Amino acid sequence: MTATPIPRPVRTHDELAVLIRKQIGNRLFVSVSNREPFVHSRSPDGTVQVRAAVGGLTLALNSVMQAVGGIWVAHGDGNADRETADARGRVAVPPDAPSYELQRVWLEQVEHERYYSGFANQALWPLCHVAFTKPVFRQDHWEAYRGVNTKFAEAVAGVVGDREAIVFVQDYHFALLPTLIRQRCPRATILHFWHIPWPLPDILRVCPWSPELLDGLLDNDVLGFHTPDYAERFLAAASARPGWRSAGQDILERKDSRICVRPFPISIDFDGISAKAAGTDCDAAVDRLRKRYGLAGKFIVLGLDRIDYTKGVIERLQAVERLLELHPEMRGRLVYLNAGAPSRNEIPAYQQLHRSMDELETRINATYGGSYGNPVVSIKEQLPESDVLALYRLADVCAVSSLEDGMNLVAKEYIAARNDNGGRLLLSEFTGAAWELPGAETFNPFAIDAFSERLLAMSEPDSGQSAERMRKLRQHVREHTIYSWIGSILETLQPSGRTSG
Ligand code: GDG
Repeated sequence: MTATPIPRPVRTHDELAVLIRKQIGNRLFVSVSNREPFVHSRSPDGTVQVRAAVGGLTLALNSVMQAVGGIWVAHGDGNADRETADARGRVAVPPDAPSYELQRVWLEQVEHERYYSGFANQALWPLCHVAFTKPVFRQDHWEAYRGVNTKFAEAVAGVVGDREAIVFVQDYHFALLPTLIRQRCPRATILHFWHIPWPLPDILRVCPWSPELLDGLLDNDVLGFHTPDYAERFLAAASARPGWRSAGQDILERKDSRICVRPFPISIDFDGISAKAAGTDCDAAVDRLRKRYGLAGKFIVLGLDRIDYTKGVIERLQAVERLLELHPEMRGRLVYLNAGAPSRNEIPAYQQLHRSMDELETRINATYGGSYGNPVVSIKEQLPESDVLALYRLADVCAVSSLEDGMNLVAKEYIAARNDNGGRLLLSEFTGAAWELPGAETFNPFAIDAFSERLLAMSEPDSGQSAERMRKLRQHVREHTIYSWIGSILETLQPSGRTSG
C-alpha cells in the first residue's frame, strides 16, 4: 500500500497512476476488448505501419496498461498483425516504448462476420437501444458469438492460468466471457463494463438467448453500466435467475458467488481535449473549415456521430427541413453541418440509413439552397481529431439527437472544447449524458416540430444564460473524467483481489 494520499475523485492521469499502484499492486492486469490498441498493416509500398487506435477509452486503458505492465487481449485484424506477433500471437507495445503485451486473438472472416456484424451488432445493438430497429436473431450468429467468446476465454486463460489476476472486460461483445474465464481461471477477479443501455424487461425477453446472456454476465465480480437505470434493469432481470437473490442495493448473491452491479458514467480526458482545442493545429483547422464551407456569419448547427440509426441522424435532418420550411428567414442563414464517420457498412440497416440520409439531404438542399449556398453540408468521413475539435469550436449549437445512447461522448467533448464558454448543447433526453450533466438543455428527438423550434430559439442570442450554463457543464466534466471513471471501477477492488461491494 502506498503512503501517497489518493485524491477523491481521481481526476487526472497522474492521480489515476497513484490509485492503480494501490489497487492493483503486483497482480496481473488483463484488459479484454474486441478492438486492439495497436494495429499493424502493410502499405502498398511493402512497409509495415503501426497505427494506434484513437478514442478516449483506448487512451485511458493504455495508460493503465503502461502503469501496470499487463496484457491486453484483443482481436488481431490488421493485415500485418500475424507477422509482427510471436508464435503465441503476442507483441510488445506501445511500439516506441514497450511496457505491456498485446495478445492477439485470430478470428476467421466468417466467424468475425457472424459474431461482430451478426450477433453483436444486429441482435444485441438494436435489442439494447430503443430505436425501433428490429433485432436479427440467427442461430449461426449466436453460435459464432459463443465460439468467439470461448476463443477469447482461452486466450485469457493462456495469459492468466491459475495466477491471481484482475481481468477488465469491455462491452457487449463478451456477455458470455465471464463464465468462460471463471471456469478456466479460478483466481481471476472479473470487472466488466457494458457501454450501451440495458433493455427494459419486456424487450429483453424477445431475445431467445436472454437467460444465457444474464447467466454469463452474472459471473462477473463487478458489472458496470453508465446510469442507475440500466444497472437497476439488469439487477431486476438477473435477480430472477435461479438461485440468485438480492443482498443489498447493488449486490446479488448465490451460494459462493457475489456480484456488484453499479453505475459508472464514462467520460473524457477533459484537460487533454480542452488543451488541444486551444492549440494552433485546431486554430488552423477552424480557419480552413470556415473558408471551405463558407461558414462566416452563418448560424451553425452541428451533428457529429458515427453514422448509426440510434443517433437520430434522420430526425436531425427532418428538424432542419421543418425549420427551413416554416421559417423562410432562416434560409441562407442556417448551415447544418452533418458530420458522420461511416461505420458498420456491411449491415443492411446501415446501408438503408445512408440511402435515407442522402435522399433527405438532396431534397433539403434542392428546396432551400440558393445563391447563398446549401443549408446541409455533409462531411461523411472519419475526420482527424483537430477537425472534430474545430467543428465543435465553430458550432453555435451541437445537436445530440440520439434516440437512445448509453452515455454519448460527443456531448462531453463539445463541452470540453468550448474554452470560450460559447456554443449551446441541445441534448437528447434519451442519453446517459442527459441524466448525468447538470442543467443541460434536453429535448425529445422524436418530436420533430418541437426539435425544430428549439433550434430556432437557439439561433437568437440570449443575455448570458447560455454562457453561464456552459460554464457549469464544463465544471462538471472537468471534475468527472475518463480517469475518474476507471478509478471508480478499480476502487471496487479490495487489496486481496475480492471486490468491496
Ligand atoms: C458507445 C456508446 C458511449 C465521431 N465522428 C468522428 C469521430 N467521432 C468520435 C467522437 C466520439 C466517438 O466518436 C463517439 O462516441 P459516442 O459516445 O458518442 O458513441 P459510440 O461510438 O456509439 O460509443 C456510447 C460510448 O460507447 C463510450 O462508453 O458513450 O453511448 O454507444 O469520441 O469524437 N472521431 C473522429 N472523426 C470523426 O469523424 N476522429
